[in-house]
Amino acid sequence: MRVLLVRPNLNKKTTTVKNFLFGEPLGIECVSTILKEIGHEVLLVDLLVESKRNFKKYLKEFNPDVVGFTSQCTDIDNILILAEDVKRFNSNIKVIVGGIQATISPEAYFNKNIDYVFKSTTRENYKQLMEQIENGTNEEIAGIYSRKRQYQVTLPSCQNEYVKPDRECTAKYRKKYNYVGFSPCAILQTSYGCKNHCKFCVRWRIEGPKVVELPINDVVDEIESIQEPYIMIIDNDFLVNEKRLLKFLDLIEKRKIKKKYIIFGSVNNIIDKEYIFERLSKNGFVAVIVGYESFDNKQLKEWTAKTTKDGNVKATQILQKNKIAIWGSFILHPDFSKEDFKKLIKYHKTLKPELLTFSPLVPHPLTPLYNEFKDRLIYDQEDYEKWNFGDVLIRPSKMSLKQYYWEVLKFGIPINLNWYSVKYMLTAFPLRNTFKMIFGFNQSIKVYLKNIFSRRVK
Ligand code: B12
Ligand code: SF4
Repeated sequence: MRVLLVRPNLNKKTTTVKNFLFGEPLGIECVSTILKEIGHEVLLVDLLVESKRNFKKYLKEFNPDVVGFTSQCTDIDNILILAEDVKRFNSNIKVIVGGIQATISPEAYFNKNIDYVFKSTTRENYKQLMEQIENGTNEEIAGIYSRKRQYQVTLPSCQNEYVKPDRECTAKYRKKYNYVGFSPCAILQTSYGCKNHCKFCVRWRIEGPKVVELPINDVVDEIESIQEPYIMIIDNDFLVNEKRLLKFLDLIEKRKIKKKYIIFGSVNNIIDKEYIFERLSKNGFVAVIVGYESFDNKQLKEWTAKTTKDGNVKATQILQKNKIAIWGSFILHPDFSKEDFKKLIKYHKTLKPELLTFSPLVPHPLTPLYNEFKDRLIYDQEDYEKWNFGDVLIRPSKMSLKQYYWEVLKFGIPINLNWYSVKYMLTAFPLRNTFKMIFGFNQSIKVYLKNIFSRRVK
């Protein structure tokens, strides 16, 4: 069968990171591998790169039997529109949705134009579904909600299976993919799950409470096959397993692999493995993304039980001493007073990370924070696109919502446009990418200004 896999176009209404982060659609690349393994023909269309207008052209030219969409929380409205386009073009085409948002809330896609929703994806359940579509049968398959079965499920769901992504199917888009200022940049997963269980985090809830590692030899083989000079490793904490990290370094040194890497790492692992950073730096590790989260030890203890205010400073120094950039992040608490925003700016000046991002606290329904804050929610759980880690979701307690957005806006300026961050961007990234990022920051300012001046925000 012919399967058209689609990453939907950007939802322009939402607060988005597209100007800073624009990674390849790893999820549907994995799906492409599964489909090709069982003999289907695949075309991948990335509507984040090309115009949405081309979608109908692809439908006509490729004439698919199945269309599959990958989804994040910001994509729901657009997927429903595209699914309607598919059914109008040919009502016999089967429409499938998968991806993070389908895993988190499959019910968002229970819609007359969507035939199947994947809560979890494995080789086995996909193969069964394709056979069912070919044979016109209708038995229940684990992990999949079917419209014909009124989206009722009785079988327990399964975990997503790791599948090596098919990077060939994104060949024509690959030059466009970047991560922060680094481009072209590929995305790689070498492990999934996290054992830290931070109170605010959805990642370990999506991927599982334990770390599952892929064999390091396979990881290095995959790195060797990647064309791009930059690789963003999306594992929740690439520094977790010392033995594996050392093996990784041995292999890339032995095979003389010259790439630049960006990873996620935790403060504690940076401090515990300080000796390794000189070697990581020599082997192309250019940036570590670190959750600083807060300036307050009590808060850190409640959220992570792992780091401290001074630990954040120490981790920053270790990376900077080894010429590895630190891209930190803070969480903005809804109980912040104006004084707290000032304290955070002051703390940022002590840390001086190369880059810093921030997001308002998100009491995601998958986390215990949801029950804690559900009475203060500004949006409903079903306003899915608002759960994008950019919008303020919890009503502030020390000021009005408009004032809070104003404080966020004032906070963003010294955090993003300070001399050490601008100097870093100008030296580390091509000039065009630095401008793009500054433009992206201005776009976020626009969203915050809209919230400040909107009559609907009280
Ligand atoms: C890399 C990444 C990105 C990349 C690429 C994302 C992409 N796939 O297009 C970029 C930088 C573009 C990105 C952007 C955003 N991201 Co992001 N991102 C991640 C990250 C770090 C890894 C995701 C990933 O690639 N996982 C590995 C792949 C293999 O898993 P997967 O996509 O789930 O795919 C599997 C299944 O779901 C399934 N599948 C996927 N697609 C399909 C399609 C079909 C038809 C089928 C059957 C199956 C299927 O098959 C795969 C194999 O099992 C996660 C954190 C995490 N660890 O999950 C955050 C994360 C997913 N992002 C998040 C957010 C909020 C965003 C943004 C909305 C931020 C913003 N405000 O702009 C934007 C959305 C923009 C957009 N429209 O894509 C949240 C998700 C919240 C949510 N409910 O959606 C996460 C969880 C981070 C967090 N805050 O904790 N992101
Ligand atoms: S915030 Fe990072 S360390 Fe904490 S649970 Fe999530 S992925 Fe793990």
